[in-house]
Amino acid sequence: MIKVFVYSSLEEREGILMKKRIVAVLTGMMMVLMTGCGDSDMIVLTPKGDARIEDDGSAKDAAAENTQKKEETQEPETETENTESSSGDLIHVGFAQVGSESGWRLAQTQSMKGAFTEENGYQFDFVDCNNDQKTQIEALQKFVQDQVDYIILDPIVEDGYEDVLKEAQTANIPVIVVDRNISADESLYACWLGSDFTNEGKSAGDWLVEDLQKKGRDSEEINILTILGSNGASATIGRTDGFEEVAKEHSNWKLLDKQSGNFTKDGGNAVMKAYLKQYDDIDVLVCQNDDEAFGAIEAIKEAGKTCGPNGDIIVISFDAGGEAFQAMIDGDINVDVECNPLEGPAVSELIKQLRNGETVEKVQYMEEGVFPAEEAEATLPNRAY
Ligand code: GYE
Repeated sequence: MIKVFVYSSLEEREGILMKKRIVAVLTGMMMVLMTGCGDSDMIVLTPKGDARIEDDGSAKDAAAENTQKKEETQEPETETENTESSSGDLIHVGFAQVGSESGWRLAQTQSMKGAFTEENGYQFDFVDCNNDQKTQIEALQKFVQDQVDYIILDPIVEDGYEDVLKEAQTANIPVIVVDRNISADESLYACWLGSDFTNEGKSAGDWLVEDLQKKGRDSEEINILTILGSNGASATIGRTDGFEEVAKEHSNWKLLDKQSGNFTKDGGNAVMKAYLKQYDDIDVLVCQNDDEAFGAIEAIKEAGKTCGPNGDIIVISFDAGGEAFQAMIDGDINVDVECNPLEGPAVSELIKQLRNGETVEKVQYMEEGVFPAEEAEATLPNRAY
């Protein structure tokens, strides 16, 4: 089951916002019906009145399609979903996407493209910024020049967006920041929706505490290596901080090294190869996304070592995409901390609220879980990405 639901850090707003939520949910229901979710998909209300989309797994096909596309596409990609311009009632939205480095990223792109269709009332300009901040800033400047109605920014790194955000503000174009965080003053953007990366890092650490306890290894010296995500990305910073916060409570955990694998399979493979040359005794490998984990697992096997629940090296990963579930079932990954990429419907909902002049919550988190290998087989059929 996928759970895309928007909730706020300000829980006390319940009463006042209940009415607004019902409107949002009804709008969301219409949107999902219009975007052609599978017959068995449905929106349910959680006890708190939040919208949640249950999926029959059809999104998995979309993700598979994306994986193929990823292999084919190396060049930065710029495309306009609807070339008929912003005439008529279409809402013109520009999305400056990070790149296409990972399965997570492709699932998020797919979710956005599925939400921002012409049938849903949008003209959608999509730019794949190829993990290059300069390209991303140029894309944002172009959106300002084109006078789009709304800008969606998934920031590659945290810093350096102030000037372009000011340009958008001067042009009266609201910016919605998604997925990764930025350091710019929050008055420069309308709102942010994404994941709590520090919490994800803590969840990974908490899982390790329990796992070592279960195995009676809680006072043993534990050698830990980390393959970081892209440098400067808030997903990297948060996951590192969260994990290290737990680690500092355990003096027997030795954090030997952390090197960036750029959130890619090749990067993970290269960093792990170097680690295996340098370190003989590795107890735990923390990979900051699934793609890095896939590359690292290949390197571990090539070096004649074993990993996973029955192997020598405990592998912790982030994202929890479908392929990683399979890797857990195959016995290669011990646990995967979810990062939910299905942000499209929620972002579209935010735009509609802004358009209606409603006040939106400044900060909104995706709902996420932690999946240990033992649960992977039972859970995989219900996963949507
Ligand atoms: O974990 C990784 C991707 O920003 C949360 O970026 C995202 C991260 C995700 O490339 O796979």
